[in-house]
Amino acid sequence: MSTLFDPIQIGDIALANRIIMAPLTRNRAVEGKVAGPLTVEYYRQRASAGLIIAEASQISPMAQGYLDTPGIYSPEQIAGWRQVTDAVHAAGGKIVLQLWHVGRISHTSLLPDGAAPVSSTANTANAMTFTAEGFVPVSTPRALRDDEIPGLIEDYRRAARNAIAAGFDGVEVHAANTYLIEQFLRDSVNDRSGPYGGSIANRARLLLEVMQAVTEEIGAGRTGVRLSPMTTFTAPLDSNPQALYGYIVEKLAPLGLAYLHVIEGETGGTRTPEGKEFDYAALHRAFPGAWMLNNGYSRELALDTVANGKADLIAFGRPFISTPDLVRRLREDKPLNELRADKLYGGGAEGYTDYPALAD
Ligand code: 8OZ
Repeated sequence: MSTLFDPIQIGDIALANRIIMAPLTRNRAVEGKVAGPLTVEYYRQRASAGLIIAEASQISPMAQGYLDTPGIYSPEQIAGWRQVTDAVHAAGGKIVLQLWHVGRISHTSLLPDGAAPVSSTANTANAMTFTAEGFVPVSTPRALRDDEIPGLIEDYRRAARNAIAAGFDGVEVHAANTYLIEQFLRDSVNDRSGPYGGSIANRARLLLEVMQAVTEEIGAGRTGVRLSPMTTFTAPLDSNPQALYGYIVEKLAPLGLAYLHVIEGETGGTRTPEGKEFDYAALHRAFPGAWMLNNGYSRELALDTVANGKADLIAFGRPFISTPDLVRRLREDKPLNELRADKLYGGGAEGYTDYPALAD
């Protein structure tokens, strides 16, 4: 029987425990959309996690959707992230980077030359984003042409290569939370015809081509992926999530990925949305690699879930924001710090690097 505190090898990455820091958007990038010194300190403080999944980072200038999120496409960004990975490794931790394209969840003011966001569709999301002017409705997107998809896949490939150059142990492809890849996956958004629209196989094609490119570039043992079958966030659910995500996991299974990361229920909300049953265990049975679950785990639920073999890894989000030494607090069953919810997005050290660890 494994416990949450036991080491585990996932693909090419050896973890000291199964307590994972979930990817968390904090909007504190500095000039050039670079991870700055505060971000180095923030991740260094959390290096006792079995694995840190560093925050969603845009793979290109067109992939950004919120103010002050970091990128992984420029030399300055690689150099900034190198400071982070060096600090985490020096503290004995492991860290991968989440690769992000927001698709239609963006605003022209955030994009090069005021461009329209790109998506699977030209329909506008019913969603807000955060810009220099505050919270505003997202802009109307332009549907990507099929002949633009190879360039998009190259952006993912280059971002993965850049992440390795920046010293990351690997990458997680962000295919969750209704951003670009999920805008292709779901029939509630994807209204295309042609090779990337219509059937489940066609809607899943972009994700699978991205995974193919990224694993070719850096190795499957350094690659993970995140899915959120039942999250609504900025788009309705697919008409048949069980069939869609079942197909995806069946196609991901032979790739030899380091892990698959699944958000249960509504991201950041309820684990059990009413009337929306989903059989996550069926996906787990179909996937041979390490299985990571996330969303609202208490200490008890995390311990039980790993002990019962329902997951290999548990990702914690908000608990890791408030409590840099979360691993120790869980091990010693000590209370966590209180989260300052008004300091989640943007700002400086307050609510970022000033949460205390337990004294020795
Ligand atoms: C909160 C605010 C902005 C972005 C996600 C990357 O939900 C995000 C995100 C979360 O995956």
